Amino acid sequence: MTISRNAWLAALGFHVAHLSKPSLPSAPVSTVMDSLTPMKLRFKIVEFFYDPDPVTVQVGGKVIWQNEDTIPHTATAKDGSFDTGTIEPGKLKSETFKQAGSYRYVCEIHPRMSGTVEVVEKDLS
Ligand SMILES: [Cu+2]
Repeated sequence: MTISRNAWLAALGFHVAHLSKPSLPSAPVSTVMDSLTPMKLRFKIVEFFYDPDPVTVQVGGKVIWQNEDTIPHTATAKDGSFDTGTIEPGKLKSETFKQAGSYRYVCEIHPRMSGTVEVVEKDLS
């Protein structure tokens, strides 16, 4: 009885370990630029991290948060200048930045999550 239970647990443990093995995509971040916005930057929230962090966009650029986690998150500016609201798993929220500056933000649900958006003047060269 004990042996078979242990064997079962070992098998289960192996199975769980196998399933929970992180599948790291080779390119977790996709960056898109188009002619309408100076820069459109899309990045992901995975397992309590904003990735990449920090991100830099030009004035007028758009940042898209893509929640790749299994629980909801937000991206909420510490200075109140923007708030994506709740981003459900698998969903996207975006914010357009019209003023240069450094914007610190957190997840309202998990305040230990934090990130920064750097907004820089357009390169006119
Ligand atoms: Cu969160």
